[in-house]
Amino acid sequence: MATQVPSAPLTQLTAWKALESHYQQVKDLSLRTLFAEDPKRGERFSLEAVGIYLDYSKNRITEETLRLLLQLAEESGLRQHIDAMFRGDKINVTENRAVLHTALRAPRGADIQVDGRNVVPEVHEVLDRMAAFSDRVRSGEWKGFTGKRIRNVVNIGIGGSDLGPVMAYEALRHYSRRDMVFRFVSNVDGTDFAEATIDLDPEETLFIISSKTFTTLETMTNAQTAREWSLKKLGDPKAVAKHFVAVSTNAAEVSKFGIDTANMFGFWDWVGGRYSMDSAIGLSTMLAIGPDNFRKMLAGFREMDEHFRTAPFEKNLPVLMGLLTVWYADFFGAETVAVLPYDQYLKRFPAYLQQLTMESNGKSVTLGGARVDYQTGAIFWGEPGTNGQHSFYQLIHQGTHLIPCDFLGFAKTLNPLGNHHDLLMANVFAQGEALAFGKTPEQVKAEGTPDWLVPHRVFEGNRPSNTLLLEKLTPEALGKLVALYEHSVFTQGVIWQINSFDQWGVELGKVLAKNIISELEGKGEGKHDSSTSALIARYQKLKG
Ligand code: G6Q
Repeated sequence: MATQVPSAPLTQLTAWKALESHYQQVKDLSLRTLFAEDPKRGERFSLEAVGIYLDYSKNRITEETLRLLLQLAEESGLRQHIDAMFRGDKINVTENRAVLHTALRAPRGADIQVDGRNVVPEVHEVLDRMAAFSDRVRSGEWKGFTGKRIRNVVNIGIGGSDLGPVMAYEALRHYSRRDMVFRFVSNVDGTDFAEATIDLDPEETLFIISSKTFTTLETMTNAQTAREWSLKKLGDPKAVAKHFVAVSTNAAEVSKFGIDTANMFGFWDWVGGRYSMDSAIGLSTMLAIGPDNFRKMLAGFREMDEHFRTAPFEKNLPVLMGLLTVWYADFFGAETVAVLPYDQYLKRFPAYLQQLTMESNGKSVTLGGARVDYQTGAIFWGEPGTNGQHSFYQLIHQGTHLIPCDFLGFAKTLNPLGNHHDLLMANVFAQGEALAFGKTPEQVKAEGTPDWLVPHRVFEGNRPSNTLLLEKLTPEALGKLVALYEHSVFTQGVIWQINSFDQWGVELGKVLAKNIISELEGKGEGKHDSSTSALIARYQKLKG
């Protein structure tokens, strides 16, 4: 059973009410003043844990804000919710499922019970099979149907079965096999498949069909196309056994497709799609970086899990980040959060976080089914620095929206080239500084700016940011960062009293598309509104 805390709706909690009046007192405080009054603010509002330094001093908070946010966490039953999740309680109440991505990185000897069974041995059994398979492919022992070694790996999956694998591959490319090609196909748009395979030889290509359900329209369509593409050259359907493996929970559908279930890597219904990159869904990651590095990544996840589970809330990275997101969303009315990694390898990290955060917390009813009367999940977006500085940062600095930013940087680069890294890091520090402190009219005037131009050149400042600084982008570091955001999202969901682990909002479009597909294939006529009918009719006419 889900832990039934707290007893009152969010806006009735004592801490919430206190935060409402506290907000009125601090909303106009400026970071300039806060820093001027407290020369040690930068140190006091920062935290180092599990190799991550979080500077959250450039947030519009005081000691009192923090105290009240932490009290809100207590009153919301965050502690009990954390324990319930790690214990394997069925906290995903709308799907009656446990939420145990943390079990995916539990140590071999751990005991985590789901429905009276310890799931940890199964997790390690799959990891061991993945490792054995990866070693065979990477060493060339696993041969394609015509005896050639596998040089290309194409992961076919979508949503949670794609975004994690792509992000992790890009993030850990430095550690990957450079003599192998890794591609990712997700979109049902045929262009995705066509472009991903245009220069590949089927004799040397392995497809990983990644789908928890093995029924997802996009993935099954791409998988069939991949089968045809392979067999066109390889001829014999027996070739499928050498060129296709599956990652799924659905053995029946996997064998129907023609994949030997000996070549299937399983996971479980207690792993949500967007929380699955460290399950067998990470097979492409393991093939790219090798089993040892994959295990290092899992160790990073595990370290953050332990930190989240055990650290007092005031020293807890995911808790603090989660609470700050709530503070801006609900009190300042901030609608978005920008995630700005100053590392080119993390170029897909914002896209990955979009699913993690927005599919998890994009909800408008509470666990009890009542409509919320406050804002929930913020819109996450971002691009790697410094590119963003030359496009959308203008709006963050001088626009009318308040956009809290998460800056991410690493002290050591993986590609030391001249002074590139110092230039990169100078920019990340400068952006946080500029956003917080801005530039006053007096400063602008003192530079000799004519009066009429002054307002255009003023930076109001007081724009909040977190800076996360790590030593180096390693598999461990990636695991820690992903787990940090996973748990921050969970913290937010607990405060908002929503279910962060279902995704009913993606269902309706899927059902309607199915109906329209039949119509486009000439199987009957559907009933639609005048706009949709006209669009369908025009499409039919235009395509001839
Ligand atoms: C993630 C969602 C969703 C899911 C995809 C793919 O949390 O559940 O993004 O991962 O719809 O689903 P399959 O893995 O079942 O193909």
